[in-house]
Amino acid sequence: TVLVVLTGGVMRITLNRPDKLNAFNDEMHMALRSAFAKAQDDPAVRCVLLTGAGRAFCAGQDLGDRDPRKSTPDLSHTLETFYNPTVRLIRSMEKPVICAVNGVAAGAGANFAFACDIVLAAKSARFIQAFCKLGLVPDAGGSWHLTRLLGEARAKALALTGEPVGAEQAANWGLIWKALDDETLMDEAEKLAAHFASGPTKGYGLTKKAIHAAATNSLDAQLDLERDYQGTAGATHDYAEGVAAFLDKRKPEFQGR
Ligand code: LHQ
Repeated sequence: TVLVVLTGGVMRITLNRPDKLNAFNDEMHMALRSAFAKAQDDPAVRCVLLTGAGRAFCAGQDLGDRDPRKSTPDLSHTLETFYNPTVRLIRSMEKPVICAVNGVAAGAGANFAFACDIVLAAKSARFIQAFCKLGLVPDAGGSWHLTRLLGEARAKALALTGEPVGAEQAANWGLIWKALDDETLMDEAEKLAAHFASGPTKGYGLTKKAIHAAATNSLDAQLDLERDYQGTAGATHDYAEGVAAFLDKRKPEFQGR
């Protein structure tokens, strides 16, 4: 259900149930989570690239697996067991996570993408908050990410109408980083992933944490945090290498430590 390939420091994770538009069944949830856990633990991984097989990125939960006509589903349990741990893993990953949205991203499929650090999408891709059509609430961090990224007006309108947002609109709104031509999406995503995989991994991890902390910190608290994180970053091999390379007018060779 999930393909995992590690090359040159990039762990590429591909959601792989293309005939179901990569909708989540329980097995795919667990495979995705274990891939992200391995990415965090393995120092050979310096960037993660998440994408989908076939024409879709991910259609959210496989609704055939949560059919209330068959049995009363406990959706709180589903979120606690299958969704929330993975969203937390992506957000807390101390390395960049790129999402290459190759096609439609619906429900939790869209919201997993928004949990990633850099979202690139094919121009033909659409993001759909499908929850309202089922009487549900945006999950997988969607109510949080949409509101942070778009503000309440757009977040509420998308969540309450389920209107699809095209990739270019999403990029214009700041919901994602870039919309790219379909044919170039994967090349661009791989290029960026390779760039991150040869970059200063510790600095990236701290940068990500600092930006996350800014959502709730006062300026005073954030200045203290920057002081502390810069202290840590300044003690890395990669800072010494970055400065040396700049002064020597050569390309740095970062080691991710
Ligand atoms: C699917 C699905 C799907 C199963 C396409 N499941 N088969 C939910 C509940 C429980 C716990 C907690 O969390 C959640 C979180 C959520 O994610 S709720 C949102 C669930 N997702 C949706 O409501 C999206 C449902 N899918 C769609 O609206 C459409 O399929 C989209 C807009 C994604 C794509 O439309 P099309 O390009 O027209 O494709 P299609 O509809 O023809 O789908 C192709 C096949 O994939 C089809 O099967 P078939 O056997 O007829 O070829 C679909 O039934 C199947 N599929 N999504 N979520």
